[in-house]
Amino acid sequence: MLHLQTIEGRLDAQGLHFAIVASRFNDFIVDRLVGGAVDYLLRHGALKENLTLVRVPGAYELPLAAKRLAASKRFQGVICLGAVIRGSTPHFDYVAAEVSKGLAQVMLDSGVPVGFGVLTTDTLEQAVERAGSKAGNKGVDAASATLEMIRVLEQV
Ligand code: INI
Repeated sequence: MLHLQTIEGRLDAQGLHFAIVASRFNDFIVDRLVGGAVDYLLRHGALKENLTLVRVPGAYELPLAAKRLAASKRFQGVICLGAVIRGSTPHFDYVAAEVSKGLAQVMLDSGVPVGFGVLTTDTLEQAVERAGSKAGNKGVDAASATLEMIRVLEQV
């Protein structure tokens, strides 16, 4: 193994301010993602008073809220949480495509790490599995990735 100079993010949230943007649509799933993200950040040194929760109607609205929050410069990271469930709605493909494209665009345009904690599943059961049961918690993953990116970008 070569010993290269390596830049890595410490998973230390001390002193950082985060916005958590959560959709109300499917809130019984999304609230589990919010709980996971908040718990993760607190256990990694963030202060409760440095976490701001912003509620939006649905996943489709996440990118606009994230854009405004990133531009405010008040937050080092913006964590976006939602659940798009195919079920029987033809809305699924449009919402899922727009939210993923939109959040990627916000992150690249703003330079602020944006966590993608939006479940896109075929069934409610699959969403439950990814919201704090057998397939982990996507809110935790999004919080962790956002924190890691903040700490990586600080060094480059
Ligand atoms: N919003 C979601 O967050 N999840 C969904 O599964 C969903 N579906 O399937 O329709 C959904 N639709 C609402 C959408 O995000 C907007 O809020 C709405 O279209 C108004 O702009």
